[in-house]
Amino acid sequence: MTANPLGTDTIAAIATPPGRGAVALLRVSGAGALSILRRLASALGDAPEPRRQRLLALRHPETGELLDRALVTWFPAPGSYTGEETIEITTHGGVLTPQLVLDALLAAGARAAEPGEFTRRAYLNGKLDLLQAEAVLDLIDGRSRALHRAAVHQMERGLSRRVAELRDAVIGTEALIAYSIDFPEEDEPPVPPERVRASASDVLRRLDALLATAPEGELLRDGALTVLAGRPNSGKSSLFNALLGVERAIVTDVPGTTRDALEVSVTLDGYPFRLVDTAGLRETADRVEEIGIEVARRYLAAADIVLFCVEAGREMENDERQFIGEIDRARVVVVRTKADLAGERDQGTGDSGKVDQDGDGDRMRSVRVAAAEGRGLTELRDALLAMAFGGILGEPGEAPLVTRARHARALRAARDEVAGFLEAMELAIPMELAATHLRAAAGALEDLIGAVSIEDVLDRVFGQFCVGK
Ligand SMILES: Nc1nc2c(ncn2[C@@H]2O[C@H](COP(=O)(O)OP(=O)(O)O)[C@@H](O)[C@H]2O)c(=O)[nH]1
Ligand SMILES: [Mg+2]
Repeated sequence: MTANPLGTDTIAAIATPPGRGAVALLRVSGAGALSILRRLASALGDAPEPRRQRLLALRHPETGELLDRALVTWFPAPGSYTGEETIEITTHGGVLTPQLVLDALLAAGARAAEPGEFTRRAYLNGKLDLLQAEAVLDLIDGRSRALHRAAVHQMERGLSRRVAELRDAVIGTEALIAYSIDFPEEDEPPVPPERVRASASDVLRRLDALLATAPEGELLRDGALTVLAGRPNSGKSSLFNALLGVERAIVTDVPGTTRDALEVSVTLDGYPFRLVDTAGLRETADRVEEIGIEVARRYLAAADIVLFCVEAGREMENDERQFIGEIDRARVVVVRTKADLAGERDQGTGDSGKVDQDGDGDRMRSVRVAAAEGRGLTELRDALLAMAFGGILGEPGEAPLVTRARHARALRAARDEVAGFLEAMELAIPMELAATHLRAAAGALEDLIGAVSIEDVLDRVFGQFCVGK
């Protein structure tokens, strides 16, 4: 166990959210935890039993006032979340009791913990790697089942293992070269260049496969920004409500009712979306509505998906086509709304919900819905899921996902270095020089996992080679 580079001061915090509740949990971590607790709980004695809950009266160390009778557990180092000596105190809940106990702990010599400081110590003490520490955050903050699944598996080191394997593979490639560099006098290089190339190409392919989950994995945190657009009265607010399943937006038949943007987070099938209803796009003399339209344009610029609403059975006008044509980043679903009205007019009645995937089906789809009757909503929901999360929908729960920009940046850096290495090989640049790319790639992957000693990996990888083979 490495020493805590932050020093051994003892930190304390209330771990549960403030407010009314049955119980609250306080944590104290650091070498002084037990002696600080002893100042509140004289009955503790000299040698309490580790990891065994005890009911103890807690008193303020200076006034002696009884604050609560609480369940207290002592975790000796290193067998705790932080790796340090830790005390967990379960008090009665509510606003006051936990705060009074915390004040007493501070009066007894603890320091109030900074946000994330327990997990930071856990990381510094080698209890968690960086990816796991990030997963802790996602477990706490996650609002969708999909992010929860990804976080649980990241917590179980799923992503860490995958990144470590890739790092090992890079180091394995380095080892092949090291052998050629170390024995230059041999006529035949003992490791043929094709083998080195194949090894690096394999790493590159695997890095790309992991990176391919990045755009959608990152959307799991914030949700896919899905913006309703279209003429006033085209049925946007009705569709918004139908997708939410509740009457959130004001629906009227006066064009221009939705004067601002209305954003709601919603999960569809466990995947997160940020659904935005906007003011209709049109020229207007009304200043308030104009602002709403500006808001709409700003949302549209950031959108992942645009739901462009056009009444079923109505030809799209030029300005509408032009509008769709100008959307470059987002994917577009042309939603043919009010299909119940158009049903008799043009298409028969049976096909609302039909999804057209003409041409570039990934970027542009068309779905017929009748929000009033709830028809076509399932198909629209499936289209949204496929467009926003299609690449990771079919993945088994344990497949590692890249869920943060930090991960994607590091993987891309590693990927570019491996590609750089292959390029250097093509250019017949001396292996010693080319190999610096591999060193950089391994470094990027190590940074991603955080604070890992590479000695063990070096031993493992080089241990597989025997000289002369
Ligand atoms: N028959 C029918 N009317 C609808 C449907 N969806 C919306 N409408 C009506 O169309 C009008 C405009 O709808 P709204 O959702 O406010 O459109 P927005 O201006 O684009 O937000 C309202 O009178 C709605 O009742 C539908 O599926 N069927
Ligand atoms: Mg509206």
